[in-house]
Amino acid sequence: MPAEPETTEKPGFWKRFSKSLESGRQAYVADLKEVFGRPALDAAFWDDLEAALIAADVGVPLTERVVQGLRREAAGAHLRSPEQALTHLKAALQKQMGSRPRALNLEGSPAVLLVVGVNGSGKTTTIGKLASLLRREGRRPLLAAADTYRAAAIEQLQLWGQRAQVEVVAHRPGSDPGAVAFDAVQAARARGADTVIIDTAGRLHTRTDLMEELKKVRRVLERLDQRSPQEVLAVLDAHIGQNSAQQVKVFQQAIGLTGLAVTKMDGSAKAGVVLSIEEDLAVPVKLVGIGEGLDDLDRFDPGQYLDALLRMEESP
Ligand SMILES: Nc1nc2c(ncn2[C@@H]2O[C@H](COP(=O)(O)OP(=O)(O)O)[C@@H](O)[C@H]2O)c(=O)[nH]1
Ligand SMILES: [Mg+2]
Repeated sequence: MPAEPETTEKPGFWKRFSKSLESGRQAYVADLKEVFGRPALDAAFWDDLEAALIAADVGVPLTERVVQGLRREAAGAHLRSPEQALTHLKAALQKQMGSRPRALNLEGSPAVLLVVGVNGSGKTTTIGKLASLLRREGRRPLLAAADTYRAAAIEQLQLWGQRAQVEVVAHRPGSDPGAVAFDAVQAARARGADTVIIDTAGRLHTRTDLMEELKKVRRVLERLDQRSPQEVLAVLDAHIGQNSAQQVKVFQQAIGLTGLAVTKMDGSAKAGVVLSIEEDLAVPVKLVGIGEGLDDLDRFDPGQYLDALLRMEESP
């Protein structure tokens, strides 16, 4: 009998996403199972549903709004059973998420994506994975090592450049990040790269220093092309949960954000955090990361996400 082939094909991104939520989901999934398994839509049902959603880090304001909406539907007799409530809940959250524009703006020659966020949130890793994703889609990305604060940061980006097989423009440690960004855009124009992804520092001597530095990078880019940067993406760590939104507000105020990349969703106990962060910052989640592999990043898909968040059986 022929032996089984040793390597089976890796499951698709959202299948892995769902699987990787499993460990973190245990706590609130048990609650949801109990809530939706109830016989009636009584007061205890609504209270426990609220508690379960808050436990998943969906956030208090959104949870209250959604549950109030469901209660109104139940009062109007459109909704009669806990089972139906689950369908309605999914639809309400889908509607909430569906209204936000999530496509990455990649129009420009080159399109410039400025990536910001606190230290350790996953910027450099996300940039490596994004370069690989865009390359698989037929684009030609180029990376800019504008986190010049530490030599190790430059080397880490260069390593990702090798892994993703894309060029990296880097200067010496301590050099001017604006000059790196400038050179990267010029290099992209000269060499026919269509997307420049700029890595930045997450920590400097003070927060004011950091914000001034980022503003300067932004000004350099705007001078090269008024429409640039096409995207300013903030990277947030899902493990930190809703507090990560607080960290990112400073960046939003200083340079403005066009999108969010939520990393480390693998094994996060706070999978609902995507909902609360969007609500809090009013900036759409555009990318989501589930690990440190080249293909562990994808564009955010609300439908797939909600299925994974509210799925009550183990994924196959
Ligand atoms: N499990 C997991 N780890 C990640 C993910 N993204 C980044 N990391 C890890 O988080 C740490 C910090 O990432 P890094 O990209 O250096 O963050 P930066 O300081 O913002 O550039 C590294 O150890 C990464 O390997 C993710 O999606 N899942
Ligand atoms: Mg970094």
